[in-house]
Amino acid sequence: MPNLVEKIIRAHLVDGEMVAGREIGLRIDQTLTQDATGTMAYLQFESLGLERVKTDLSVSYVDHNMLQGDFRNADDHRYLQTVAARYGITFSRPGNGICHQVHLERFGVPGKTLLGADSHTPTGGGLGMIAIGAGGLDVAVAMAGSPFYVPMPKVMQVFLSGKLPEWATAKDVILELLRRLSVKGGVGRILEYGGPGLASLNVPQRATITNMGAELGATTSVFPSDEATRAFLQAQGRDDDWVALGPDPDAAYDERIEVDLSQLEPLVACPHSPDRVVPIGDLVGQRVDQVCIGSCTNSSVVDLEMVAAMLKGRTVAPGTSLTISPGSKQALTMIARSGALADLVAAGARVLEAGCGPCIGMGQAPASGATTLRSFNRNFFGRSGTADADIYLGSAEVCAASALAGAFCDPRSLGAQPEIVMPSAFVIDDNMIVAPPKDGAEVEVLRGPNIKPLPTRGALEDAVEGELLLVTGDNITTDHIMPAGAQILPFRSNVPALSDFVFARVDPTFPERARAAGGGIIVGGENYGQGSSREHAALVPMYLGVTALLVKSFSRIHQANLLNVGILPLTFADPADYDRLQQGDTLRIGDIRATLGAGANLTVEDVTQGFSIEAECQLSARQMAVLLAGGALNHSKQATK
Ligand code: MIC
Ligand code: SF4
Repeated sequence: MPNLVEKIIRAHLVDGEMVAGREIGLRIDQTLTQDATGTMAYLQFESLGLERVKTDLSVSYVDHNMLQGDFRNADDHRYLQTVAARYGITFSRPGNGICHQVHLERFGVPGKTLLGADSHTPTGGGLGMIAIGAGGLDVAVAMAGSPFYVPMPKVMQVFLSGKLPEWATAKDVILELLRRLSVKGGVGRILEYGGPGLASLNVPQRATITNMGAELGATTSVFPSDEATRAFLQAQGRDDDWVALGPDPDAAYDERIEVDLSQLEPLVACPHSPDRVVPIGDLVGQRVDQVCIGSCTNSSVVDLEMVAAMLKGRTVAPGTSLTISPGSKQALTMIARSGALADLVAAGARVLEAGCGPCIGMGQAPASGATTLRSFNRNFFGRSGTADADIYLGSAEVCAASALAGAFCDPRSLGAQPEIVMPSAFVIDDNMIVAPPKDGAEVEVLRGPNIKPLPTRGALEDAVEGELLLVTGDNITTDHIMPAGAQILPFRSNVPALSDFVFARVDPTFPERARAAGGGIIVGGENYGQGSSREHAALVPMYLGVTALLVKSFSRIHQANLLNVGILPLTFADPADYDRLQQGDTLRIGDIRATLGAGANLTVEDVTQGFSIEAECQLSARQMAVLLAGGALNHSKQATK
């Protein structure tokens, strides 16, 4: 009997069989993009030559590149707004909020599929959607009406029992799962939440959990659509979007894990990985220099009202800076009307505009060697913008308590928790959401000088030879490969400029060495490319001439992005061979087309050391065609010839 995941997937299955690990093609109902990935995604969409998107709904958000230090980000905003109008895409103006928060509030529909050019798209699973993050090109292709291909995941049931005790939060549910399963624990899986504990969690809480399922490496996470979902949609004035959806009573799952909510306590993730989770008690008393509350994980009106209630009548500790970035215009409007905003400001909080802000290092870089505690989802090395700062992650409650104390503080020491319930009516005003005209043919798409043409490459070569440019360790994130932040993000539509920053925080000599060597090969450990969906982490190395990646294992989105730009995504047949390869060696991979065609392992020759090893490259027929064409754009242009 089907579980909820199988029901939604079956209803959208256009290709393949629902057998775990096999590639399936899904019909995509809705797409979303944000400005840091969106410029590239729409350039790619334009190159597909269509007149209008073919989805039920496609929304373009502006939430990441909000610091307008010069013309670049503003030019991108203008491009995004005009290209949206041209091709039938709804546009969420800068200031309207973070894509995932706004999409949940205004557009998410239980039972639908959502593909987003951002890894936290699974936030929509809090409403009962199958919401998946992907590279911009995959989203562009979905906007063109083609299916989205993904390996059919295993379904893991997360059985929730009990009820959260005071001061334990939805954030602690997902931190507990990260503690138990690690940042690799969700790879190849969808987490389906169930059990008697569900009923006590409202949609904003559920969305916190599904949002940060991305940090488990999961394909996505999903909650049933039940009375709590109905209450949220009603409060958003969207009663008609509600349908009851859940697993069959005797549904089967590939795996099961149980979380007793009543046993949870406030938890904190330590630098530099979201799975380095400890109880708050282990850190109490240690100095905290900066606290940042917001991000797509914890910036709903419920979170902000809670923080305001905790800060009311008090002052943030003198040595600590507190920033608050509301998730949406709706949330900001509501705390303004309730008076909570005044309480935050009076307490000394630095209130920022609704957007990603410090989460992606767009401003508010902490001081040298500082400790920064954030209600966000990622604490990867260097992400705050200060290389030697330590980033910790916790609930909005732990953050607020610690901002007051100037040190890690267990909120349970503050007495009773303020009672904040989800509003029964949200303030609804979609005046910052621009619907596209019925016919966009006459709209002029405006491009600034920072928007450079897409880099391209030819068909895949039959042999590649090159220098082993870099050997990296396990769990390398896209923030290592292609960092973000205020200095770099403005170049997301300018690949030549961006190429100066590849691996900037790991080895700043990389771009120069890659250029001098005329490209080459990179070796990595487990879970290479985890984190963000940014296709720039594949596209820009391709531009620098990287032809192959040889690793112990890949993250799903990054592997797809590598294929999409025609980089060979190889895994070690014997992971022990990882230790034999040395940076600087010359590697040679020959007879690529015939070997891949025969489904055999490729031979990687270490010309310098004089030995050979085997590499796997298991691809579906579709993936093979994409790779051989030299990437997805070449492939789809060939297909439409
Ligand atoms: C992130 O949280 O890392 C980002 C910035 O939202 C990315 C997208 C990007 O790099 O533009 C993501 O999560 O996919
Ligand atoms: Fe924005 Fe941070 Fe969420 Fe990424 S994780 S979408 S940067 S708020």
